[in-house]
Amino acid sequence: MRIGIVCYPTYGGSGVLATELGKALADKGHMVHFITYQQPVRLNAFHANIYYHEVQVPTYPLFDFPPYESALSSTMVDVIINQKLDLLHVHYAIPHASTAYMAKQIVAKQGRVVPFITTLHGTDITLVGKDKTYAPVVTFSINESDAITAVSENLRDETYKSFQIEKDISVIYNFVDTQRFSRRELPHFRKAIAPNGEKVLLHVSNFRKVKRVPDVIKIFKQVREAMPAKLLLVGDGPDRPTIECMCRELGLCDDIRFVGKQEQLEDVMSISDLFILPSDYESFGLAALEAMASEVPVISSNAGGLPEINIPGVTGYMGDVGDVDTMAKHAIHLLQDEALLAKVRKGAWAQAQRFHIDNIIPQYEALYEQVLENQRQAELL
Ligand code: GMT
Repeated sequence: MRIGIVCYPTYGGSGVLATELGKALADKGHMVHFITYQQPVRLNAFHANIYYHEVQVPTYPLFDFPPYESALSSTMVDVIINQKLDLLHVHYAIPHASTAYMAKQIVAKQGRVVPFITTLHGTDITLVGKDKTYAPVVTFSINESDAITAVSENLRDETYKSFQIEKDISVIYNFVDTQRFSRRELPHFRKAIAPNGEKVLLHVSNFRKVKRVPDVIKIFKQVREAMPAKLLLVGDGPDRPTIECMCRELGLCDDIRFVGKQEQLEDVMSISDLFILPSDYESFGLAALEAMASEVPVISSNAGGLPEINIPGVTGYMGDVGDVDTMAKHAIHLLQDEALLAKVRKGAWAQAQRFHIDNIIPQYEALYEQVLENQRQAELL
């Protein structure tokens, strides 16, 4: 198939997932065309079946807000026509679903029928999409999609609750490349981070409010009081200055390391003992899944889709949003009991295999086939 993928190219989970999907589809022989305003972060190696089309957004003195949507739709039209795309798969509803709808209408005038699939990822529904500024366009463009997927049952249910959706939403979970995310012994790296055998806690995010990074610090403080430990914070974002301040005020600077945006995430996960994700909302929690595949148990909140992947006592533990004492208590209990830690590490790894890339990619391929078949049937009428 010739597939166009539209996503945010940044460190957000939706862009990461879309890029990994495109790479996996290319490995299976499909021609994949990424249409984004920047090279996606995980699109970092040459692949004969992958093409990248950059969306240029020209500025003009009249434009206080350069019209990104128009530029994106026009690029989509260009790629659909010139690369003979069979379908478009857009990730994150805003504004990708409405721009795909526009592109579809434009190419239809030229006699080309190109279906589009919208994958809902999380804040496009639960936070931004619900806002009345965007809701009518989001509702319309989801309903106009030829197929809709959500990354968890929770997100599917939230979408039905928040919008007037007239179509079926299929749940296709996030997936993990278990070859890349598999635990390796990296003694030198581990020693550099934890020279005296300290336990290593890890948090990975884009440091947005929804991630509750201050709760990560509060949990770590309690762990640190109970045992020697280090905390690695991977990523960057708006809350980082607040967090740095908090580390100084709590006197934790020597034990907390900000490592920024890391490409070698699998190495960082390989030297970690516990992953912390206390989010306000998480449709799925891709970073937690990558940690599990690396045999790192997860201490998380029980928000959104997290209970669909983090099974208490099996893959880690959960607490209510904001209940740092419970999450800290579980973290300390787990880290102090080596036998339990070993058991939960195995449980986390086994759970990750459920979301193995080889189990999930065929679900997307089957959906594409179905959408194309529906289109063929419609053309026969
Ligand atoms: O909010 C983020 O952290 C980024 C966001 C995105 O859409 O870029 O991530 C969402 O999509 C991921 C991939 O499907 C999910 O694993 C994350 O749970 C989800 N984030 C939230 O729901 C907050």
